[in-house]
Amino acid sequence: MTAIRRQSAASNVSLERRAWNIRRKALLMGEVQGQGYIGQALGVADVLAAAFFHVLEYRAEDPEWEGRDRFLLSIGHYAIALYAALMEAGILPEDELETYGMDDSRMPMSGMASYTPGMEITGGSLGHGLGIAVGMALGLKRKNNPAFVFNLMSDGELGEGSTWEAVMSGVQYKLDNLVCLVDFNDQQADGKTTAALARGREEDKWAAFGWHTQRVDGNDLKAVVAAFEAACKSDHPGPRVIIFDTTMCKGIKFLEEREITHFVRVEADEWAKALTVLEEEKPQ
Ligand SMILES: Cc1ncc(C[n+]2csc(CCOP(=O)(O)OP(=O)(O)O)c2C)c(N)n1
Ligand SMILES: [Mg+2]
Repeated sequence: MTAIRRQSAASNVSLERRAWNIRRKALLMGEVQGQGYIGQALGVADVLAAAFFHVLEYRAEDPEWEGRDRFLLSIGHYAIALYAALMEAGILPEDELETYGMDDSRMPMSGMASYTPGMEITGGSLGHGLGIAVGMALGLKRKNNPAFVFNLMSDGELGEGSTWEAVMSGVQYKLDNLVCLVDFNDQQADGKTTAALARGREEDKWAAFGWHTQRVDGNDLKAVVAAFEAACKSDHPGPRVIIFDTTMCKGIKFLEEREITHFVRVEADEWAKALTVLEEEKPQ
């Protein structure tokens, strides 16, 4: 098993700085439109930094390279977060940042595979990403392609029955090249995820189905990296899941302390304020 990467070793930019850069780019895009799923982007930035700069194998200049690890965004509404990561990774040019969400932009507000280099699937109809990831992982195995498939999904998607069909299929086909990443921000469209359905401990469910299961603080970069390493290097004969507990709006205190909802409102004058707050926390 090797999905822990190689190409970022040449970079001397810290993962903390990568995560900060991703947060900054997402805020800049939000400012362009005066809106965006910024709470989600700020929350998941550490996971994306670890994925794109410590784990995934890809060629920025050739996003469709056959040997790349596939990173699927099941949650189309998180597109702003992935665009920021793709820009930081050099897959999308930074000068397109100002086109975010505009007509003819390659960065529509919801992720569209046919529009954007590095956007592997058109997500957004929630509960479908993991099923697609299962199919991709199976296909790669059958072609003897050693690439991994990473599927980023949300806690809201854990309430979709199709997710659990895919969970069973992943085990059935012994997909040890599939890593599911769950952004557990305890928020979905109509309130707290943990209040929405009878839930129990999420990690126990995945483990009971036969997945290699971890649950970590998704805003603790060291823990995130360790979890990716454990998932990719394990010799468990089936799929892996990492449940990341994240804080919406992470990194911008005045937003973190605001009443958190699925769509965190940021007033017109607050984008600049948020960027100033972020600037004060700039890591090396
Ligand atoms: C099948 C489907 N049902 C409903 C929606 C509408 N919807 C868009 S985002 C969302 C919230 C889902 O929960 P989660 O992704 O955890 O929300 P967040 O953490 O972003 O608040 C919903 C219900 C959808 N996109 N797809
Ligand atoms: Mg959520």
